[in-house]
Amino acid sequence: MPELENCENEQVSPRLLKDSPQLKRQCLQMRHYRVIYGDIGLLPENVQSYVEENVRLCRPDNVHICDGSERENDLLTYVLQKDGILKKLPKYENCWLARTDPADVARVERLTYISTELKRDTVPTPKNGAVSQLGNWMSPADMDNELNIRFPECMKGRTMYVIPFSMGPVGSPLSKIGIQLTDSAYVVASMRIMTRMGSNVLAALNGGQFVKCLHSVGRPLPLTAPVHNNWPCDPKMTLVAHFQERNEICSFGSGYGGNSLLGKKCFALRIGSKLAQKEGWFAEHMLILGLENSKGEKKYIAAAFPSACGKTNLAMMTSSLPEYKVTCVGDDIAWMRFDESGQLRAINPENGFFGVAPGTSNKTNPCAMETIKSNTVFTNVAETSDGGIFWEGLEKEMSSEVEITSWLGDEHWSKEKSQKPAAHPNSRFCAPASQCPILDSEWENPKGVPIDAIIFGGRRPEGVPLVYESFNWQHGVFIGASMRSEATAAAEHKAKSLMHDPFAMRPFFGYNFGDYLKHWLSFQEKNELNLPKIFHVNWFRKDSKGQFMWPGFGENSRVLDWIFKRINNEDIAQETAIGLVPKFESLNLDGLSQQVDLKALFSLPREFWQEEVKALDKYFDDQVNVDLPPQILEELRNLDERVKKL
Ligand code: GTP
Ligand code: SPV
Ligand code: MN
Repeated sequence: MPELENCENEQVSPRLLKDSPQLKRQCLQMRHYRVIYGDIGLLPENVQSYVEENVRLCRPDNVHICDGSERENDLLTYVLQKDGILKKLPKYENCWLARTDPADVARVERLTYISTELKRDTVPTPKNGAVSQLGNWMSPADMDNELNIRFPECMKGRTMYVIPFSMGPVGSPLSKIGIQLTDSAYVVASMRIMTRMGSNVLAALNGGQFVKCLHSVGRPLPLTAPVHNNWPCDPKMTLVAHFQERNEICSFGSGYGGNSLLGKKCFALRIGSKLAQKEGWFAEHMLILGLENSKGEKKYIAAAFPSACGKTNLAMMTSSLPEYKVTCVGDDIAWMRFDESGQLRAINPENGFFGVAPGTSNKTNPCAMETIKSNTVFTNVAETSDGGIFWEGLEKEMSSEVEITSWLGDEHWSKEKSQKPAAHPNSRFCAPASQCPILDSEWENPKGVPIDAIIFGGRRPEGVPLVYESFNWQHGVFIGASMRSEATAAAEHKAKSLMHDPFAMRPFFGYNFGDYLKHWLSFQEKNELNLPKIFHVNWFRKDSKGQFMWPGFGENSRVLDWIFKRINNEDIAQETAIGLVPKFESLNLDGLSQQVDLKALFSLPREFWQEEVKALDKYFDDQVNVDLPPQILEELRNLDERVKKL
């Protein structure tokens, strides 16, 4: 009777069991699993209860309590190799390739929900019965029902890993702790890179509160249907749930990225933004970079671009202007708070980079290439016959001798004869931040770094100039609210359509976007605050032939140079209908790698902007409706008036 054996393993005296049928029953109920790593008795009591409650629900065969050690990681990579989930890439040091089920390759926004008692706490009520584009809501009771269809016994035959993790440096007053329970060793290996994970987090928790993060790939053993590519998942039943009132996340059916690494989008943005609203700070989809000039003067800048729109590239940029040095604090998420002197300060809650692979090369992002040389997990990239990796954008850095196997397993992939890309467009590298050659010296400062400017941006093929500055904070909030960008492969949206993506947070708002706007606007009423300047950039404007008008990447330093000088209030801006743009001679274009038509790059076509105003008016009216703060409408009216005079 294996259960009783396990009971004995847990050192419950058999005599005691015999004398107490009730205890025996309890024991049988509780200890139908084996703790194969760590000691459940050493967990803080509240963590222990969370684990036991979910062991009863999910019925894993084994429990593994993660300590974050090297030994543990060796064990995990052994298991992952044995299960055919990770393959070693012998060309590099400790690098691994995972290929997923082709049905599990990106975040699933339509299956991601926020649950609050009141729907209006999650989403504005759209006009005329339209569907909200600002998040999906389900009542906690209905969501509990959905979860009850999925989670009972979902981990049978598998191991439940208990991951204590800290978002932010362990022990920083700005950091927060989570406990993720998962039946995916791939998730553990990734969380170990992306967060601070292990025993020291439990010590820092010290019996305090944590965010509950339950995750299952949803494929108990024995399997009842085949698994594709050794990647267990259940796309038909996938659901990513957030309970704001319970600080709890439950994710089922997907093993990929933001669906399964619950510290990232689920915790740091969706739960985080709600906590930020309550506690008076910001949890944003922003990179954080340091920018130092040759005089040793340094600014920190945070920038929000939608998924796959250039955050990692800007955060790790190699400046083409030799007088500037860029350093990286974070590439995806910023937690920001005004300090007692009124200065906005930011930490990067993450510990690694989960970056878009295609497009990354020594030409576009040499720092990322250096970062991913070792200790990196690659997912859905192509493989080379010499044990390396390949993706679109690396063509010129590849020997013509090697053969390429595509992410789908096409063994003799070639651009000419294969219809499909070698790497999935949302293929990713997962690498430790510590390996970034330009990591900022202050990146783990528990107080955060001082933020001098905020940038918004997106993929705007038409009409939107390279850079402009807001007139003031309120106008800057309006610019954030008005963001639009082309859809990318980071989520399930297929067409390259232009989507509204306010603050690059559309898929990540943890509460009503109208209230989010009010939160941002509230800071302008506090006179003691030193509000950063707000800018908008667009690296993606195209000419009539469909070519990018701006070379981008390291050349974006020319825009950062202008922003740096604007932070110092240099008189280098001119007013336009949409904001302040550079006086042309103030943009340093010395040695620019391609001819640029500045007039075209900064042109403001009247018809385009009239259409833009109309589209924003409709969007705000339909989608935000009565929750739209009047200041945003006021800014829209002002823009409309100015655009009429274009
Ligand atoms: P997420 O990780 O999904 O949040 O994406 P991200 O915002 O970090 O985007 P990332 O920097 O990974 O860039 C996404 C894609 O855009 C990559 O293929 C890049 O090569 C490309 N890209 C980034 N910056 C530029 C740029 O300045 N110009 C052009 N043309 N492409 C760029
Ligand atoms: C994004 O989509 O913005 C990402 C990748 O950073 S994921 O972790 O999958 O959310
Ligand atoms: Mn992102």
